[in-house]
Amino acid sequence: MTRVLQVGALKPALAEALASSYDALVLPAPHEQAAFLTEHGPSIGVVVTSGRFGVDRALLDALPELGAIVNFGVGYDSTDVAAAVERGVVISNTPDVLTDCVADTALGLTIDTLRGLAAADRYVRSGGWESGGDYPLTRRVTGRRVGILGLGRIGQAIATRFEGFACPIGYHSRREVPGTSYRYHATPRDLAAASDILVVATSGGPASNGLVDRSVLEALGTEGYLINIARGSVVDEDALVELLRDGGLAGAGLDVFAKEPRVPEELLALDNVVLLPHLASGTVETRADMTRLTLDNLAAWLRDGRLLTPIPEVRG
Ligand code: 8YV
Repeated sequence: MTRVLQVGALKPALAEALASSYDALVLPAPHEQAAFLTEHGPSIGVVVTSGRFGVDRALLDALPELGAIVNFGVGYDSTDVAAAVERGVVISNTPDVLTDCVADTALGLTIDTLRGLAAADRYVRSGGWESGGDYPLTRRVTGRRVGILGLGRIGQAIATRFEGFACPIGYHSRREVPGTSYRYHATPRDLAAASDILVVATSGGPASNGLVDRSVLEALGTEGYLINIARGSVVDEDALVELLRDGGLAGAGLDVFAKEPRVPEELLALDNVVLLPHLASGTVETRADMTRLTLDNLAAWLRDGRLLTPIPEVRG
């Protein structure tokens, strides 16, 4: 019988469904994994995991009968896709259902970063308003030049929202996107140089690792803001922290970090950054939709060997 293996601590609703409907096994803590995989590895036909955990090459080696990896989340950079493809293992993710909430978060984060809403809230709560008077002036959002790095589904949804703020929009993607009126820039650096606000919306993984390096951040400049709702791995975090601290950038709004849930200590002391705990898709409605799509992919795979939303790398 094909068994289902849960890899990582998934959201309660998903983990409960896997246990009750599929009698899924759960990959134990690292020190117990060798014995567990020797006993159960050959019976596992499908893994359910999330962007936070994923399946690496060593785990793939221990699962010789694995046919599919069903990933909760649109990002699957924690899975070794090349190793899975080599073995003919297919992968699904949960695109589309989270696009709006992630784009909403990008806008909220941008407004908060430029207007200092969370910092001003802290000012009121700490009694600063009564003792120190008016809050310092902040920066205008409307009309700012916005650069979108990665004009995929989420990038497009973010751009559409910024249109409502009369922002001129440019973008960089691996390829020029046909049919868009937004201005294409050939490199991330060119895009940053032409933007006041650079929004990182590209997918994670080997192709985008370190794409926003020091030179890109420097091109964004002392009046520039970085917003990241994608993956921490896309940005050189050390350079980012240094530039934010030394005035090389005006500010940053970050929902993602290089080593989550660890946030660089130095950022905690800065008021020109807004720090969120990777919550962009975290609404009741979207998480329910992501859970449903994950379970629908699993059911489709087990029923007829077909995934509903396979990732581009494994589409036939
Ligand atoms: C999820 C995300 O919270 O979809 C993604 O890629 O980053 C988030 O929506 C995360 O993947 C769950 O672990």
